[in-house]
Amino acid sequence: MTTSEGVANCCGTAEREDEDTAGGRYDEDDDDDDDDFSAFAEGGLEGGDGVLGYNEGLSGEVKPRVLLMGLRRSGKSSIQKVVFHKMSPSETLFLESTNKICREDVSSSSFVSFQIWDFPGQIDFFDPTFDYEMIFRGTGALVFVIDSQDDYVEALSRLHLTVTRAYKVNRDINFEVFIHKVDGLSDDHKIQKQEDIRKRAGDDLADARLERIHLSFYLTSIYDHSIFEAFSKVVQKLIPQLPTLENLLNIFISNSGIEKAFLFDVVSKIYVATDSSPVDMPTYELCCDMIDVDVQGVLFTGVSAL
Ligand SMILES: Nc1nc2c(ncn2[C@@H]2O[C@H](COP(=O)(O)OP(=O)(O)OP(=O)(O)O)[C@@H](O)[C@H]2O)c(=O)[nH]1
Ligand SMILES: [Mg+2]
Repeated sequence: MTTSEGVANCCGTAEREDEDTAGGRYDEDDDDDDDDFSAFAEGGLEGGDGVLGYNEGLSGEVKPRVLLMGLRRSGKSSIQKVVFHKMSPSETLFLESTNKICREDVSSSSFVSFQIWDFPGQIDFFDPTFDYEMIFRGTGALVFVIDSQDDYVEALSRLHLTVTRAYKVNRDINFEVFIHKVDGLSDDHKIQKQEDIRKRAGDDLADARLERIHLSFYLTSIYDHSIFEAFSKVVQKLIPQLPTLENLLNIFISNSGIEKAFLFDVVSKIYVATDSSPVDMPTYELCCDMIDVDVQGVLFTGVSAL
């Protein structure tokens, strides 16, 4: 695959309706390809037609990039569709395999503003025409998805390759590993898998003398709230105002007697911030359910009765 043929502004075919139901707040960036190409060309980089500008130079706005990477069928596009397009988990069974890099703008507020790039599972870093330097340079978070229901030996070696390549280009990337499809696993089995994957990935980095690379691990599934909670944490790390928001929520709960407060992005149900008390899943799930009921755009959801 080459970058010139491998980048698109779309994801699959069946999602137009879903974007509409999402209230049009997640805009597919479908109007500025040509501009992007020329920005890229002006930057003196090779690429030819179909290549995106890495710095969004013409719009003047630099949005952090969140990359979704991992082996084929690991669940990348499903995650994007369920979290940002309200696709129901069972509909993801009909998603086609991604064959081009698909990017999408997520700009629902001044806090939640980034680009998601969904990659095909078969990208080849050794293809000299695949310009991974350009891609990693503007990346804020690299989400690597591992199918926990599959043998993950190959996924781990791909994770190692991806992370080390990306780190060489950009040391500021947050590396986020989603141990995905855990819906089929018992709680014990989940923890066991997470520990095994964490250890193997850590050993690989240690062997390469790259222990300083930090990987964060999450157990995720599109069939419950875990994917929203994991994505919340990924996005929060990209929000520079997070400590201020957390402080404001601390003040809010101490003055209102409310037990727990979340600042939600109501479209995606990811939470942008919460007060500094620990998050427990039942509370978070309850708040998500309340958002589903109350779709009027309430931003603060306080839970006092728990
Ligand atoms: N059980 C289960 N299945 C899932 C989950 N997430 C995705 N899937 C299924 O995994 C399959 C592959 O999903 P995709 O989202 O197309 O995977 P992908 O990583 O985008 O695949 P490529 O585009 O080929 O790289 C689909 O049948 C999904 O329904 C999950 O959390 N649990
Ligand atoms: Mg895909």
